[in-house]
Amino acid sequence: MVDNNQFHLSPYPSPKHQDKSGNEISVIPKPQKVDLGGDMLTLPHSIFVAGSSTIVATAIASLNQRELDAQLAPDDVSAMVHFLHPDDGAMGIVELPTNPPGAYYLSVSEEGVIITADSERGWFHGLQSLLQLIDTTPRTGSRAVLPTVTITDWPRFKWRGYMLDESRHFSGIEATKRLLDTMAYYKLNIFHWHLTDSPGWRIEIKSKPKLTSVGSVGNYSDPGASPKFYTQEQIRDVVSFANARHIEVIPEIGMPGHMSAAMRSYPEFSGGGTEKDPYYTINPISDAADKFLISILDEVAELFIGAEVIHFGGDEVNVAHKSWRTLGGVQKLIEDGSFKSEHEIEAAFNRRIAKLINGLGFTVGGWDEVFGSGLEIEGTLIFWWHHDRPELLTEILESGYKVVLCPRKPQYFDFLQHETHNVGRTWDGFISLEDVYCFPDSLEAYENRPTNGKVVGINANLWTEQAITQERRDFLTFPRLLATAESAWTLKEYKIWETFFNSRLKNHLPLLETRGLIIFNPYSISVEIPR
Ligand code: TNX
Repeated sequence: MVDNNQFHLSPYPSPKHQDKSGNEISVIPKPQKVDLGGDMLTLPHSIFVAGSSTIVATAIASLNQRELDAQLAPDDVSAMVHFLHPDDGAMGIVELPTNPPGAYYLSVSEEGVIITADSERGWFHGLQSLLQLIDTTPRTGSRAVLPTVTITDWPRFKWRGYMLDESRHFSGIEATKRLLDTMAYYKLNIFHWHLTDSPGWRIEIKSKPKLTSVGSVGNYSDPGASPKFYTQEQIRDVVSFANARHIEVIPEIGMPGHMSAAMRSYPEFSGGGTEKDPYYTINPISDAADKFLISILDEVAELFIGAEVIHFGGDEVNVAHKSWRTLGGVQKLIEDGSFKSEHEIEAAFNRRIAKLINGLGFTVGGWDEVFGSGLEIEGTLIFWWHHDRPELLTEILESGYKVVLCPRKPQYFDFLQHETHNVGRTWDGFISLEDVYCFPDSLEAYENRPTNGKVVGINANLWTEQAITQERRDFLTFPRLLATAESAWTLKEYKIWETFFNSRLKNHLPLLETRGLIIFNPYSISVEIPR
């Protein structure tokens, strides 16, 4: 809920809708084309809205959340906020790019607001820009005011994502919905949900009840912590909440490594691990273990409506290769020449699982270790995370795979954001807001090679080993996620760090706080981050 008086209550400077040169509004991500009219529109007490029923309902609900009186426009009354299709008339002359999807045209004139798009997604994006104009412009009494402006806007990347690790520490429904709602406000459209890993299994699988009765117990800080997981009903609820906000939820069910929680629950399928983590992998050469995974993936495929991708992890498996050597059957397969090494066994496992996921109608996602396993180029999406191996990114792109860019530096939000911070992940430096903002244009391996449109976009990843409380998770995420949103949306030629930092972002910090988020204030650096 946005409070009229928020700007008086908050320690931040009062909002500006223009910078010194007179051409800045506080919309994040920065729209590609902005043309300020120089006047102001004061919305009437009753705001009539017209257009297609879904977007109109969403618009009315979001305006009313802001304590405005929005209503469906009666037939004989002209609407103050109008959602139009390019075919509907004058606005049809506006050429909107269609790929990636989600372009919109927003006009605020003294007569009212028009949002033109050829899809619900485009209207939704236009609505978020309108809401941001309302939220960052001081009101006249109870009436919303906004600058007159025309905006022509479309996304740079199709994939604008955030990954949340729920295994190491669990966030839960309320925090996840708040996150999704905030993501939508900043036009992020992919929620990559890391639901399984060694400390805990967080998704109910009806045919394998021990995954949650046993596997959801514990977290990274405390192996005995009370069970935490999402029921299937809750998963469906989160997915539909996200879909209503044009966010796709991508489940990650990690295998064959990072599986200790699952293998503690069903040790008969374990492939062993390390001395410290003996249940780290699933047996990669067992038909029974494959069947176990098939039943899990069947249920996952049913739950994630609207998802194009199922991510199967595939990272950091080689630490367990030594233990695979002692598995019954592996020696024989190597001796009879079926496989030359454990590495080949891993690749064969990856190919089987990828085929299975493709067969369920999904693109298969995997961390960059799966490159080289011989997965189908067309049905695969590779997540490049080894920032220290830019040549690997080049190789992946040259092989023709589609890629999501999420190098540890600067895309891992478990890194602290300031050199004075001292709680949490305290090794290997820190990642500043500016580092995040300047990505991916700061990346030589991306900039200087032909990518043939294979880079679908970027992810920011929050691993939660050190992000123990919700306060700390929010603090690590915000406002860096706003920098990610702008990097993923705004074309390189229109990105300007100085105006993002010196002008627009300032007006958004109080809005994040109004949402109940505990955030890092980069204008007034405190020494500690929340425990
Ligand atoms: C590497 S990135 C991991 C995660 C850890 C993270 C900690 C990747 C695919 N694996 O399992 O949580 O580093 O920064």
